[in-house]
This record gives sequence, C-alpha cells and structure tokens, in this order.
Amino acid sequence: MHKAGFVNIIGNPNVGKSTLMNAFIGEKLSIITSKAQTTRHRILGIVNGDDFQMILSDTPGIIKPAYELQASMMDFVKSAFEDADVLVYMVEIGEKELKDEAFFNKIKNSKIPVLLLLNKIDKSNQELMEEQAQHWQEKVPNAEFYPISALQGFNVQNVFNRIVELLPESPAFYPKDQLTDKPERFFVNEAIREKILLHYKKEIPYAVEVDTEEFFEEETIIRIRSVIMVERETQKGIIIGHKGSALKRVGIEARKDLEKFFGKQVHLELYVKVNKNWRSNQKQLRRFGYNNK
Ligand SMILES: Nc1nc2c(ncn2[C@@H]2O[C@H](COP(=O)(O)OP(=O)(O)OP(=O)(O)O)[C@@H](O)[C@H]2O)c(=O)[nH]1
Ligand SMILES: [Mg+2]
Repeated sequence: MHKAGFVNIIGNPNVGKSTLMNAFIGEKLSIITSKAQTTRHRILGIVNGDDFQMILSDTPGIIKPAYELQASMMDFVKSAFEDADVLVYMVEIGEKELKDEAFFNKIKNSKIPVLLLLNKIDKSNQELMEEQAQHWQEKVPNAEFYPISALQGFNVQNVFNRIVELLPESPAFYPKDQLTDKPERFFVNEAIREKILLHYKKEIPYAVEVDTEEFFEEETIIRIRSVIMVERETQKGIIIGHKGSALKRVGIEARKDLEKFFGKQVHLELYVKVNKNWRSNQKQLRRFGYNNK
C-alpha cells in the first residue's frame, strides 16, 4: 500500500512553522528569522519514503491584512485549508489564540485530522506546559495534541510518524526525487530576503522584494544576478549603506548560504532598485508570484 497527501502547517506569525518544516525535510528550505511575516509564500516541501509521500506546506503566519501583499499572503493560507489531508495547527508557549476568528473556526470544525502542536516548550517549564496543554485541548477538542520543540527536535519524529499514519492511501503526486514546487531562483530570492530581515530594522524588510534576473549554472560555478526592490528612494540608501557596506554584507552572507544550498560555488551580484509601492500594486504582486487573481 502507498500513502500520499498534503500536510499543511498553519498558525500565527513567528510560532516556528518554517522551523518545523525544515526539521521534517532535513534541509533549510524555508527561511527562518525572529521577525514575524518571514514567510510570504506557500512553499511545498516533499518527504519521500518507499511507501509514502508527505507533501508539506509551509505557509505565512495568519494576520489581518493591511495591504495587498498581506492579502495575497492570506490567500495562500486559505488555499492551504482547502487541499489539506492533515492540518497541522502550530501555536507557541504563551500564546492564547489565532488572530483571525474565521480561520480559527475552520480549524475547530475541520473534518480532516488536526494536529495541534504546542511549540517552543524548551522555553517553558512543566507547570506552564500543563496549563497550556489544558487550555488548547479545551479550545480545539477535535485536535490531537503534541508539545514539541521544533528547534531542538523534541517530539518531532513522533509527530512525523503520526502524520505518516494519517496519510490517505494514494499514489504519489510528485516524482519521488522532487523536494519542492519552487524553482531555484525562488530560493535565491529567499536567501537574500532572509539577510535583509536579519540586518535591517523596522519597516525596511517589509518593503523589500527580491527578484533574481539571472541564474546561469556553469560546470563549477553558478552566476546569479538579483535585484533588491524597495518602495522608496530613502530605503534604497539604507539598503546600500555607507560606501555600500550594508549591501556587501547581505551579499556575502547570502552567497555563503546559497553555496551550501546548491552545493556549488556561487557568484552573486546584487543591486537595488526603487519599485514604487509594489506592495499595493496588483500587477507587481502578480509578477512576483503573489497574486493569482
Ligand atoms: N526556543 C525556540 N525557538 C524556536 C523554536 N522553533 C522556532 N523557534 C524560533 O522562532 C522564530 C520564528 O521561527 P520561524 O520558523 O521563522 O517561524 P514561522 O512560524 O515560520 O514565522 P513566519 O514565517 O513569520 O510566520 C525563530 O527565531 C526560530 O529560531 C523552538 O522550538 N524553540
Ligand atoms: Mg515561516
């Protein structure tokens, strides 16, 4: 018998969804930072076994959208509700509820299996954990409850095994050697965006989009040229920094990650461009793969 299905990870921003997906996959597929709204897309990560295929979806954290980009991000979350065979609802220690009531009701009334994962228990103590466990079991009685630490791996294998059990009988949906649905350029954009989230403050990371214009793979090296887009001229100066030092740091760190990811030497060229108010522009959003409307 062969099993296969969609296992979609949803929850509030910053609870550790991407960390869990990467732990399941054993690769750094999704970028991770301590800032909310790190993930902007629905990213598939596929785990293949001889007799199963688990198609995980990492999704953006649930928020009330304030501009078009965020509305598109929530459309990815909606789609993840629609095709799930197993829902993984992740919360973190100290958190009380999902910010969007409609989404929360979908979880509570779900007809498919729901696993409620209480993450970051490494930051907790026994007493707090028990109190939280009770809170969530009362709030989402239809879910199977697991305390985990995605970062330290606690209970991750048990949850993985349970998900395999819950997968429906089905042939594989993707070739058995496929790891993700996203092209190489997507991971280049993300690696660069991760460094921007890490090194710039306030609104800057949220005003940035990265677009990889060239990706040439030669025998021993990959030559990449990417553009970092910002919404305003002042942001451009901040990204570049004094004598280009800030941009240089982004380039060096992203290149190192990409060399690890692709297992090959990388030459990365970065430049910065203003793309006025791209976050609110339907056409631009479509161009960057956010909006399918
Ligand atoms: N202590 C602790 N930190 C964790 C754990 N899992 C994730 N984190 C940290 O929590 C932060 C957010 O992790 P992400 O995996 O990016 O969270 P996310 O839910 O994907 O966030 P968004 O994409 O912004 O919605 C990072 O700093 C992680 O290192 C955990 O089990 N324990
Ligand atoms: Mg994420």
